[in-house]
Amino acid sequence: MLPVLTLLLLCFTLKFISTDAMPAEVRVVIVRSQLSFCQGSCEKGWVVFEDLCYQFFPTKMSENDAEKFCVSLGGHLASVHSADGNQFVNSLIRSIDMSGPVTWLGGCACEKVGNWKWTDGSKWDYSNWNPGEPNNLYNKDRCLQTNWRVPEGWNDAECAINLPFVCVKNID
Ligand SMILES: [Ca+2]
Repeated sequence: MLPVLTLLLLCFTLKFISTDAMPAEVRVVIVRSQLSFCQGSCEKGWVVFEDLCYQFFPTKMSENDAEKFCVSLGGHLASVHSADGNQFVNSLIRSIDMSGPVTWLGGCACEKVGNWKWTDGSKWDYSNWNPGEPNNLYNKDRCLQTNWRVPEGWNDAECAINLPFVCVKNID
């Protein structure tokens, strides 16, 4: 077994490696290394990614109730800011439910049509909408679900639908 100090050094180093230029397979290995070695900073049941803790909850709730539930745990519904982040969140979902169910993330156009925001207040700087989405169908689609028709693909949907969800919170 590697000494704790070595693992801590590895975790520290991984934070500063740029994986952008690496092949996808290498990136996945590095992200997995981060998951397996560096989870100590998140509470049990939560998984670390880029200094935040994430958890998938299979219990189905409306987007509003899911967000309230995440807030009760000290977080929010999950935001996504990169292709790696999207792959991570969806891998997390599949690690609990292999079918990759349609799942709420924290995107909402609640205040104004087309004005997408994350419920955790972070910047809207990435999206992975399916072709033709977001379509605000019947002027009711204001919340963001992933894994809709396309694996890891996003759709805007009616917020009242009950779905599983992913929460994010800061490392304690
Ligand atoms: Ca839609």
